[in-house]
Amino acid sequence: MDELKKKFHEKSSKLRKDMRAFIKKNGAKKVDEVVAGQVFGGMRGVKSMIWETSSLDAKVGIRFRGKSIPELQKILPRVKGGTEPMPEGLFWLMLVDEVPTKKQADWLSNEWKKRSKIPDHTYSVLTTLSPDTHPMTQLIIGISSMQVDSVFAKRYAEGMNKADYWDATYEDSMNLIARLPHLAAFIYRRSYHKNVHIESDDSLDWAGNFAHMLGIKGADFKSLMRLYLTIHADHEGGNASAHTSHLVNSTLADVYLSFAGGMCSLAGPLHGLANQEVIKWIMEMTKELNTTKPTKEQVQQYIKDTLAKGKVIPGYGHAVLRQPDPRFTAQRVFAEKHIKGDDFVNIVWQLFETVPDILAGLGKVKNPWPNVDAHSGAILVHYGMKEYSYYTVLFAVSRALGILAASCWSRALGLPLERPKSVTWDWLRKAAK
Ligand code: CMX
Repeated sequence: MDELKKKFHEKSSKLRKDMRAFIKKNGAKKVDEVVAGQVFGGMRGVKSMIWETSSLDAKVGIRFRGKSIPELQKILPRVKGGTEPMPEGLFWLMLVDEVPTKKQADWLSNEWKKRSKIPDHTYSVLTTLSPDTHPMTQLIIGISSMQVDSVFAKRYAEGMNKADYWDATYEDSMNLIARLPHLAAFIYRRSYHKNVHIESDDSLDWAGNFAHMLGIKGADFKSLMRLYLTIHADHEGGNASAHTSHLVNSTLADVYLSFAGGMCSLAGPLHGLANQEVIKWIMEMTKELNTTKPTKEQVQQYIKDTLAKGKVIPGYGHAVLRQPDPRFTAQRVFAEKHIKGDDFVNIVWQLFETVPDILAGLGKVKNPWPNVDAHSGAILVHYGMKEYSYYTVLFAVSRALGILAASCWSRALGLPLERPKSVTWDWLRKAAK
């Protein structure tokens, strides 16, 4: 058994025992209350699931195993000469709650290389799709097509013991994470680069190789991908994509199915697709105003016009956060360091100065601040990735790290089928009396 798997088994076995003892002792204790507004209001804030890999605080933002993004940037291993953390290190941290050494992160890189071969039929399936199929749809189809390789599904059909679910889920998760950059790069090159593909470079790390296979050259873009794939990796369990995956996986559907399900959620414009919507909206602004250097007044008017058309301002607002998203800040710091005088990046910063006051002035928006999606597009355009319909795929590759680490935990803890209670409006009316 490999070192990471052994550590995970030891830690999760202990926590499983602790969890059972805790439930026996405290199972009937009240920890939360639900009010009628939450029943109608998308279940905001209702505490109803366990998610070990990260947690989100409205004021301070995301913490991965208790660590902020600036902390991760200091403590996680980096490639030689690199300026950003290796996402391999974050996966290790999320899975076993230990910061890995560089040697351990390199081992994981190599392990993923060994597991990265995509079955030929997946390429054939994707090739039959209309070339204008949205990249997220292609990704979801590609992931689903690989389900035939699921170790969990195969062992389950053979009568696997419940005690081994964690093992098969670990194997599937490692295989899927290893394959995703290859699948995602294939989709990018097929959709936007005349189906001309770039061979994997086995000397590179997981994120560096992804950048290489996308075909965007330069050390800065590799650094950007390491940062991007780290900061988008997890956002506790209640967000739509993580929660969808968790729900599907709770039926003992394997992670190919459950992660594909989660990615259907990520592809919605109120969630991950907002990253494409932001840059699309900015590009439309520059076209409408006929300038890439708009004045403050022009930007204000454009925001107001968007709201007047009954649309949201993409990249702003959040269901939990009540401060600027630290993932936005991390990207801003990256851009300040690496990019000078880029018009789209400047517009992103101009929006940061302008949007919050306008949204706050509406009196109904709970969080007028930028979220993770407000910044990424302008940086990607700067490095030459202008095809914004692809951006959510980058988010998806990253989000696999958190969702799949959490799926390993769900199966190791033996979490049950998820099944909350719905009520009718009539029931709620009576209960409110
Ligand atoms: N622009 C305009 N109106 C907004 C808004 C925004 N950016 N954010 C919230 N509002 C509106 C809501 O639409 C709602 O209006 P109605 O009462 O008329 O329906 C009202 O303000 C209250 O909403 P809220 O409680 O503040 O926000 P929610 O928790 O319901 O929704 C979110 C959160 C993210 C869906 C919302 O802020 C939004 O639509 N933002 C724009 C899309 C976006 O950037 N999504 C990405 C989020 C991050 C991610 O998951 O990747």
